[in-house]
Amino acid sequence: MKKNEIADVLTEIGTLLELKGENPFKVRAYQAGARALEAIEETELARLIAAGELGTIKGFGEALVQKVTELHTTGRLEFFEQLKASIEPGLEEMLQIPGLGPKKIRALHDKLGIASIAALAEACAAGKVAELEGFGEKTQEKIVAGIRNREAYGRRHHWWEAAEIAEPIVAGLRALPQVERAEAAGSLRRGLETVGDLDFIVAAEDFAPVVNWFVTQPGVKEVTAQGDTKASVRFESGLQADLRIVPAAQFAFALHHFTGSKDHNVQLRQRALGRGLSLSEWGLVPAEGEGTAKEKAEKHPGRKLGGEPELFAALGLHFIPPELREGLGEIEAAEAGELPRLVELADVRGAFHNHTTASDGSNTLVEMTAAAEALGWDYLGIADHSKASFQAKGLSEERLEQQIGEIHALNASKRFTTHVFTGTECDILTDGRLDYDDALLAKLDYVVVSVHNAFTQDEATMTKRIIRAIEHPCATMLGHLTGRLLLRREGYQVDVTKVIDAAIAHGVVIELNASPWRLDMDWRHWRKAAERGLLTAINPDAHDTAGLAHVRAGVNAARKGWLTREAVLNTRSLAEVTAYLRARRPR
Ligand code: DGT
Ligand code: CA
Ligand code: CA
Ligand code: ZN
Repeated sequence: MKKNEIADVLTEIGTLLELKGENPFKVRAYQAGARALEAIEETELARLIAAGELGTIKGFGEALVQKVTELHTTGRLEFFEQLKASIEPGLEEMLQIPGLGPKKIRALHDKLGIASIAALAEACAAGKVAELEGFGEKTQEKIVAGIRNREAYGRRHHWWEAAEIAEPIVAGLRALPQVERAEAAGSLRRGLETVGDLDFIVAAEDFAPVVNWFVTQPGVKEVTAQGDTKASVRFESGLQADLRIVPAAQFAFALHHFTGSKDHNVQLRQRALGRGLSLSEWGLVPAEGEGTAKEKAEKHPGRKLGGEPELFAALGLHFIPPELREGLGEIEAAEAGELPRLVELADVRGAFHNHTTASDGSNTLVEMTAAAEALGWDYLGIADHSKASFQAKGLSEERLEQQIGEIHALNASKRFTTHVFTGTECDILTDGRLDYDDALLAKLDYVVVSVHNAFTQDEATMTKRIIRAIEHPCATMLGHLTGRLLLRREGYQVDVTKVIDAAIAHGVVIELNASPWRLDMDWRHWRKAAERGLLTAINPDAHDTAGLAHVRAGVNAARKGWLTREAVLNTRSLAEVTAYLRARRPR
């Protein structure tokens, strides 16, 4: 097992022990052990274990040494499995409700006998939770809202998680000998930030083996529908997937139809009707004449389309990339030949907002740089938290100076081809001042400014606060504009238009935070903002090496926002970015 996975297990052990009401020292030992593990390098861990020297890590007692060794060598831990089995599953599930930590859950369990979210909802409705010491009306209201959100959101899934399930399915379908073509359609193909269900379209003449494969794949928990040419299944995670099999001649039409969006489809059908044609999942046929669209299409399977580009061409349109198919003016633009050349993942040459073990990341500077190099990036920006974010181990002035030195030394060593820029994710204090003084900020290549506290300020106060930070001469870019966590937490109240105005006026970049759980600023704002001259950076906000790959989710969102590579700072070369950042520095 890899060290970060081991660290996750230790953290979960800490949480479970806390749920059980175990001795706080023991709980803290596991949490500290997890952090200590994250701060060392993979190879170093292997060496320590091989040499029997794990105990030399600070805070590592005999218990931790034994458990980490067992996990590292066998990938399992008997103690952990028994511990997990000894706790009612409902208690761990309650952790998903914002504002409910292990201590509160423990209290609810001990004092009210609550061991499930359903029981918790009942107790709140009866006002019992508010009466508990340490809870009160406000906490109870928050819990009720949290439960409600969880239900409302429970039906959708993050794009990233949906894509991880969908990709092997597409590959599996394509590998079947009966399958001519297979694609994922729906909101996933459109790159929407959340996905309701998966939609797979397959071209095949012999469909029974395809349906059989689909309903028996690993991970299928329930087959919710099954017919000759279609099937629906539900996976362990609750995600559902629809499969439709069509003859090859129909594939382009079915793929287009089930890609959507509904609004796009409605508009495109209207356009077809205007030309005497009827467009449907079956085909593009004359609108006049006897019979249903299906019957007509079967009569003229003719015009066998190679793919969607020909479908659009048949309607006098340039090809519309799936990400733009939201019915927001893409058909007009395609008619006028004014579709943008959308930014692509391959255009990305680095990113600016990334964390290391210096703050709350779980990989070291060297590991992050090696990972950026492996991605072929020309540069990597390190922006660890500033001191006000103490819960994320924000850096003191001294530690930031030290990190700047380490980065300069790493660059000078030429160990990696990837250049590292020195940055910070500097907290915007509640009144809009920045968390470091100007002299220190001026030593950095760039400064990301972000809000991490006082989320409940009213809209006017929050907007003023953020704009004040944007006006700071050291500010290079604004991090996660609204602080939203998709499907979990609404963003704070802020006047986005005013913030965009200020960013444009002061030449400050607004990041497109590419974390699949954020995707903030929302794609719906980008088209207009970029037309007005706003520049973005697609930043993964990576907290580990794997997180760098999240730029892909950001590229999706950028494409949905009609962005070209010119609108994205981190598509520029190292020389161009260096010059850009230098020109932005206060003099
Ligand atoms: P989702 O699953 O909620 O994230 O969103 P979609 O867009 O994947 O929606 P879904 O799975 O219900 O259907 C896939 C596509 O099929 C949808 O984007 C457009 C097309 N579609 C489904 N139902 C209708 C409909 O009643 N009318 C039209 N015009 N298109 C439809
Ligand atoms: Ca869908
Ligand atoms: Ca569907
Ligand atoms: Zn942040």
